[in-house]
Amino acid sequence: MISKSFSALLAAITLALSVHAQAAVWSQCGGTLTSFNKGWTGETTCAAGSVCTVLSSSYSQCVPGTGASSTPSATSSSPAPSASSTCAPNSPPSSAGKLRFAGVNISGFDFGCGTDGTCNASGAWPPLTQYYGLDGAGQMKHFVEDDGFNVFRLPVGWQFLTNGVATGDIDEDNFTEYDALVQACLDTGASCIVDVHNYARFNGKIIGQGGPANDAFAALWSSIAAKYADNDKIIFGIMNEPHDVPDINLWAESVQAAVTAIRNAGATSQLILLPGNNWTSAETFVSNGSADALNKVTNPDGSITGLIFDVHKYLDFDNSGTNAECTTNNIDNAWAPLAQWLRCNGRQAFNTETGGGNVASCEQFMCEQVAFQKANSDVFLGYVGWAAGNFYNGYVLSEVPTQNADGTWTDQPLVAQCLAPNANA
Ligand SMILES: *[C@@H]1O[C@H](CO)[C@@H](O)[C@H](O)[C@H]1NC(C)=O
Ligand SMILES: *[C@@H]1O[C@H](CO)[C@@H](O)[C@H](O)[C@H]1NC(C)=O
Ligand SMILES: *[C@@H]1O[C@H](CO)[C@@H](O)[C@H](O)[C@H]1NC(C)=O
Ligand SMILES: *[C@@H]1O[C@H](CO)[C@@H](O)[C@H](O)[C@H]1NC(C)=O
Ligand SMILES: CC(=O)N[C@H]1CO[C@H](CO)[C@@H](O)[C@@H]1O
Repeated sequence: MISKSFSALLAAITLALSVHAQAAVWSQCGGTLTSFNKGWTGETTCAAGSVCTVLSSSYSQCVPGTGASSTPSATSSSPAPSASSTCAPNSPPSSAGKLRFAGVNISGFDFGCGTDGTCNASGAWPPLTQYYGLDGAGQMKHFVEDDGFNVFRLPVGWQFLTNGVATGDIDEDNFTEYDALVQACLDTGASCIVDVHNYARFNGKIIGQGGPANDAFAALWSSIAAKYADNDKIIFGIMNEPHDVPDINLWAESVQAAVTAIRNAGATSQLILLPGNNWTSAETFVSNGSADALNKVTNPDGSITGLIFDVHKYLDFDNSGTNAECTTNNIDNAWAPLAQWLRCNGRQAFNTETGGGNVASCEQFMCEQVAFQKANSDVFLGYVGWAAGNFYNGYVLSEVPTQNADGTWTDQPLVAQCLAPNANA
C-alpha cells in the first residue's frame, strides 16, 4: 500500500508538524516515524479534549479524554459497564481497547429469503461442499487460523428449519444440513451465531402483529435452543433486521417470548442478541424507540445477563450495504451516541453486520469504524463483516476468500486491511 518514498513521507511529516494542524475528535491522527500510520500524512495532533491514541501498529485516532492509559491492552475484554442514573457525556474506561469478537457472516442457508419474510424453498443453498456449495467450512478455518477471527454468523430461514411451517417443529433432515455448518463453525473453536433471517416476519406477516403468534416464535427458539443448550460457543441471534414493525413495544414482547423460551430450554448462559426496528440500525436504535423497548427484556430470573443488543450498520451513503463506495465511518451519527446510551444504561451491543466494497474509501472508513469500536470495547462486543459463504465472485460486498492452488487462501482487500484482527498485527 505504501508507495511514497521515505523522503516524501518525511516531507509530509515536516509539513504537518510545521502547520500544527489538529485532527477532529474520532478522526485518524498521526503516528511516529518508527510506526507510521499506513503512510498517514494528515494531522498529527488532536483537537482539545482528545488525544491521539495508538489503536494498532498502523492506526491512531483522536479519542476523547486525556489519554492517560487508553492504549489497547492485549488482555481479555472489559467487563460490562454498570448503569448510572444520569447520562452525561462519557468516555470509555482505560480498560477498553480490545473487542471480544470479530467475525464474518457465512451466508447461503438464507438465500431465497426476502425482506418480507418469505423464504423460497428452492433458494437455500448450504455453503458446504458436501451440499454442492462453496467451502464455507474451509473459509471459516482460514478466517480463524490465518486472520484471527473468532465468531461467525450463520443465517438461516425459519422456513428452512421447519420445512415451511410457522411452528417450532424442526424438520430433522433440513436441520441436519444447517447443523453441519454450525458444527463446521464450532470445529474451528470460534463462537457461532445462529441467525434466523426473517426480518421479523413469516411469509409477509409480522410476528406477534398479524403473523405467527409469539408462542409459535417461542416454540421455534425453544427447539433451536434445545439442540445447542450445552454449548457455550453458540450465540442466539433472535431475528435478522426487523423493519417497519408498527409497534416496537409489541415487538419487544415477541423478543421476550424468544428469550424466555431459550433460557427455559436449558440454554441458560449463552449470549442472546436482541434486534430493534429499522433494520436493526445502530443509528436509530435509540431515537426510534428500540433501545427503551428492548431494555425491558429480561431473563426468566429478572436479570439481563447475556442479553446483548444486535445492531447493524453499513458505510455507504444510504446505509443499504449495496454500494461499493463508503461515505462514512458512522462514528458521529451512530457509534458515539450509541456508546453513550449503552454506557449510561449499563448495556452492550454487538455489530453483527457491517461491510463495504473492496475500495480505498471503505478501507479508510472501515478501519476508522473498527478502531472506534475497539476504543469503546466496554460497550461494543465486536463486529461481524458481511459476507463470505456462497456469494459469487464479484459480489459488491464480497469477503469470500479465494483458495490458491497450494491450498492457502487470499483475502479480499477490506478483510486484509481492516476487518481481520491480524490485519494490523
Ligand atoms: C421466490 O421465487 C419466486 C418464483 O421463482 C420469485 O418470483 C421470487 O422473487 C422469489 N423470492 C425471493 C425472495 O427470492
Ligand atoms: C428442506 O430441505 C429439503 C431438502 O433439502 C428441501 O427440498 C426443502 O426445500 C427444504 N425446505 C425449505 C422450506 O427450505
Ligand atoms: C432508519 O435508519 C436510517 C439510518 O440508518 C435513517 O436514515 C432512517 O431515517 C431511519 N428510519 C426510521 C423510520 O427511523
Ligand atoms: C420508528 O420507525 C418507524 C418506521 O420504521 C416509524 O413509523 C416510527 O414512527 C418510528 N418511531 C419513533 C419513535 O421514531
Ligand atoms: C447488505 C447485504 O448484502 N445484504 C444481503 C443480506 O442477505 C440477503 C440474503 O440473505 C441478501 O439478499 C442481501 O443482499
